[in-house]
Amino acid sequence: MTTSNPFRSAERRPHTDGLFHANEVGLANRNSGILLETLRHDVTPAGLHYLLNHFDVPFAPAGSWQVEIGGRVRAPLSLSLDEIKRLPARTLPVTLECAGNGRATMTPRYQSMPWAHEAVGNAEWTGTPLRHVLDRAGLLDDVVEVSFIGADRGFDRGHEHAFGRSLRRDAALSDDVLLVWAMNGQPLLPQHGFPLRLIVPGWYGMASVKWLNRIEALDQPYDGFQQVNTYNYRAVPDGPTTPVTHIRVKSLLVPPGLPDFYSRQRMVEAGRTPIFGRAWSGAGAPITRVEFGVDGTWQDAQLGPEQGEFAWRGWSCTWNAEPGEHTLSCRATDANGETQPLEQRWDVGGFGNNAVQRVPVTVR
Ligand SMILES: Nc1nc2c(c(=O)[nH]1)N[C@H]1C(S)=C(S)[C@@H](COP(=O)(O)O)O[C@H]1N2
Ligand SMILES: [Mo]
Repeated sequence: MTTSNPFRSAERRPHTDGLFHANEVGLANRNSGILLETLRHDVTPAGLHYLLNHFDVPFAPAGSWQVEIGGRVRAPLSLSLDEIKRLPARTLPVTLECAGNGRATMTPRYQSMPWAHEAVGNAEWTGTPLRHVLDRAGLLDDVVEVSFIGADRGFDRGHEHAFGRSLRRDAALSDDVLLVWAMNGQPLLPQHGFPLRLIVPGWYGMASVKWLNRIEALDQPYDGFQQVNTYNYRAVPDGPTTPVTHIRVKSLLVPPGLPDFYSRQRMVEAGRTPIFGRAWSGAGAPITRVEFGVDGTWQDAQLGPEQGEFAWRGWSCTWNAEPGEHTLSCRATDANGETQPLEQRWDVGGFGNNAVQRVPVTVR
């Protein structure tokens, strides 16, 4: 049990093994994951998309939202949602994944949102390239980063703050970074950032700030809590940091057969069994290969059609299931030659996990 005052203590939470703390269960109840069987949908329906909210979902009455653009700009401005929607629009299919996905499989694990595999989804996001808004405000020559602040606010490790993140100037000006008002052709749901959010394709989810209400151009790196104190790879608690940025190559399979209600263990009939899954990689590197593994023996799977530079790709194969206990896996490789490790080399916070998934099944 944590006895320290959460509003004062700057201590990192302890790593633990075994049973989940009531606080981890509480976070899991608030933040839903994709149901692995729904990986079959090319586009994840909004209600099946994973969710990660650090604080409370802000109540945002429609019609009164304004975004302030300020800091090191020639002409600070405030734009309404309608004004933003009149700018040139793009729709991009983007696979989002939480940087903490897989943390629950870490031993000992960092106490935070205990994702197993399900913090991923692929939606069609509609918005205007951020650069249109930045061009209107006019970035001054000394701008090195642009920060994005959400309307949600809370405490973490004794630090009160609004959720905020930044991008380097060149990244912020990319045509792919969008100010988004629609998900799968519908207005954003409250929990996904209504009425306006950022989407940073190829990056882990934390970069895609929801309930966006302030954009600030900076002449020095942004030092907000979510930029500096978390979302950094650290081999040891107070050691050197490497920022968490792009999504590492990864794949998942839809567990075949029938589930047991409580344990989610799988029962499969012997014989030819179709296997389906998804593979993705950030930084726009296409998936070039997916292997399907049974008890450590690998075969190549067939890749489905490409769905966009930042979207996952389907893959499939047939498994000749023989009676007994088996462990199924999949392993993706991208055009950069990156491939998934069999065992994760964990950092302190449990970020960037892309170790191969293991699905135990019983074949009868
Ligand atoms: N304002 C705000 N934006 C946020 C967050 C948040 O808590 N507050 N969570 C981030 C994280 S960690 C992730 S993984 C994604 C999740 O987006 P989704 O809930 O729409 O799937 O939103 C990001 N944007
Ligand atoms: Mo996340």
